[in-house]
Amino acid sequence: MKIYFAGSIRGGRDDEELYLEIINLLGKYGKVLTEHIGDKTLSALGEDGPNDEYIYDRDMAWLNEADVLVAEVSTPSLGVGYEVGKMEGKKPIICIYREHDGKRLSGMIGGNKNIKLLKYQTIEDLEPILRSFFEKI
Ligand code: 6K6
Repeated sequence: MKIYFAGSIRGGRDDEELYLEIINLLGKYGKVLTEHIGDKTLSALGEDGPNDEYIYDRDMAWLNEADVLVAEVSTPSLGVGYEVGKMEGKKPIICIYREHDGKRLSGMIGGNKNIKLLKYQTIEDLEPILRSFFEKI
């Protein structure tokens, strides 16, 4: 099972530690193609990585290769929203969302009946959510 994990980079890195924990959990179910999302050295400025064309081409290839998309959507990110849109109707998608600071999720994700959206608070909540998702696909 090849898993594409999507999480905010230039949208903001407030949840980077959480991303790493999620990536570790996902490792139980398959190969996470995008382990760098949890990399603490990635800054939101994105000036220390490869150029944008390289990032786009590589990530699109990984999306095509992946069997499933797991998107952490708590920090709004154009890139994550784009990835969800590209995968819709093609492969199973789960969006995971942690309610925080009174912020509300985009209606384009929350209102989309084709996307499985699951809310959680802690990493412990996520274990059974992910187990149930991967058992069904
Ligand atoms: C280096 C330092 C900061 O960023 C970089 C390199 N950038 C990226 N590297 C890998 N994946 C990326 C990068 N920028 C965007 N993505 C993809 O879009 C990832 O798969 C994420 O799920 C998503 C993040 O989008 P933004 O809009 O938050 O950057």
